[in-house]
Amino acid sequence: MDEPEIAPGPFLEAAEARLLETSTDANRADWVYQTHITEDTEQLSARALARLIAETTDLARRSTHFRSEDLSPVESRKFRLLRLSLPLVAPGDPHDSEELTRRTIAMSSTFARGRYAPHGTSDPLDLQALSRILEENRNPTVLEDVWTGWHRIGRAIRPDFQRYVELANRGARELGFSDLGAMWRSKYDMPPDEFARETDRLWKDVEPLYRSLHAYVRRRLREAYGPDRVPDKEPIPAYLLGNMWAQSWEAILPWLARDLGEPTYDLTQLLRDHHVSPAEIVRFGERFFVSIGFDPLPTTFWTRSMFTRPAGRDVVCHASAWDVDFDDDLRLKMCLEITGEDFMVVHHELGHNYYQRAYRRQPFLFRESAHDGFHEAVGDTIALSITPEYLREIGLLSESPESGGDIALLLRRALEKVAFLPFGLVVDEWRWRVFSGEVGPAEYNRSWWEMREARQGVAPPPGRDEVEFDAGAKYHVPANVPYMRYFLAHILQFQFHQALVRAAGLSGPLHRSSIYGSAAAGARLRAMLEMGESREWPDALETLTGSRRMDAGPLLEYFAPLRRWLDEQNRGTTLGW
Ligand code: X8Z
Ligand code: ZN
Repeated sequence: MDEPEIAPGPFLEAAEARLLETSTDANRADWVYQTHITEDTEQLSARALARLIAETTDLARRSTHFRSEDLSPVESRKFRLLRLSLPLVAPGDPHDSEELTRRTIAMSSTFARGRYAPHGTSDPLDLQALSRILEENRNPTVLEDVWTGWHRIGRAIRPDFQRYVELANRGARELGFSDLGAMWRSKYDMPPDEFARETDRLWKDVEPLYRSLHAYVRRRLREAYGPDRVPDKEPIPAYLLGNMWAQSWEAILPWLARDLGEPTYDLTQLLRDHHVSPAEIVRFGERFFVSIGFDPLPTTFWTRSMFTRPAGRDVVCHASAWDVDFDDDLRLKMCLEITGEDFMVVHHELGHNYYQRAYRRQPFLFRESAHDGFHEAVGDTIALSITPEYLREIGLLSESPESGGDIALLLRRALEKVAFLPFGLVVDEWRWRVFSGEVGPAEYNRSWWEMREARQGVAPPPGRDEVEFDAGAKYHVPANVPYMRYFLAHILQFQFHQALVRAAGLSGPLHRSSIYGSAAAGARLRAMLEMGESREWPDALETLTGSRRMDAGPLLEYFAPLRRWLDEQNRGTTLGW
């Protein structure tokens, strides 16, 4: 089969036009599916996704006909990105490809429909309601029951996941990658192995801070729950940390902070005291971006988004930001509740929307972030500017912010950000091994917990055998969303924050600095966002921060006062597990 004579330029132009159209169709079908799950929307979305995958794969295969010496740098970058533009590639065999998309959607629906009625009740609760119990309840028997109840979802996901691994790997191999994990690792403008060494390097830099936080939290939990449930020198039971995956420990702050003797505030309470509605929370986020020079969101954002869980139908509640037509049809989809946590999630999501809008003038294949960690870091960077002083400025906190109280502030942030780091790392370290075949289906669950224990120092309740599939209880696994991006984002957001604080001309400590209202910081940020994926990510990083390397230094600087305090608290305590 000979390729028709066509130059790379016109080939790419036609490819980008086709992909824009097919991707927009797939987005529309997916939006309808995710906001109203039925057998019909499931099929429509699966078919639209299959078409997009087939088309992208076909273009990627045809692009190999061009000789690299005939390509300009921009053209070769576009061809490289074309091969990597999807998180999934279909095998050439149409049966395989149909089965892969069907099973992928099936995992997503199973997860979205998950319910569990806690022991002694008859009311099946969704993930959000179960999560609320984990955050607020202090009875370890209840916590263990709720944790175990939700994790039953993995059993139903396991068979689809196993087939998806086989078929997705087949697709990745046909495109020349050794497996799907290697394809995911190829998206960072460096050889896949070198990227794995980068993540290792960053982890090594932050690991001592994590171990210090872990030891402090374990001691306080032991005081609360007793040495039988929380033994010295052992991993912490995962269900005691206030979150279904022990990925953020913010919910247990009230227990830890009781005797800090410092003023603190409760954002959830402030929002409720001020009778703030879901849409008003989104307005707060929008106003922040506007204050640093971005345009207000389009009217259609407000009419087309889904802010809260609709009654009477199943939806994918996990928050996401959409760019339906790759132009200005921006949307937010979440099941927002009036909590401090969701206040932060809204800022996270709007960061995606403002990034999407900033790069919309780029050619289609560059309408992406510098790497996926950049996309995840932007909104979080803005949220780091939600300081007490900022909350006072926008009228949520009435008292002038106390001086002092920094340990309480920093501890709250560390429970959110530092506690997350090893989880952010382990989800894909595990999936990389699954995709490469190093971990087979007979050891999915054992390896998942070995790795989580080694990285995070947390342990499941007893009895997690291979009937279970606990990785499947985390959204991104059944949803086929790569996860290393969040680890990178948790490092990058402190780098971004530091650079923007400096651009704003502020000189206070990082955790007390807010870029709210700074046009200079906004201009610096926008310059990077507008680049999209047109350049390698070190160029984008340099535009914002002046550095070409991802660096945990700013994170360590941010938490330095807390680190000293934790080490003091930990004197005489054994670190590690
Ligand atoms: O999935 C998300 C966002 C959507 S991109 C809400 N996050 C990760 C998670 O919830 O596990 C944000 C932080 C980590
Ligand atoms: Zn995100």
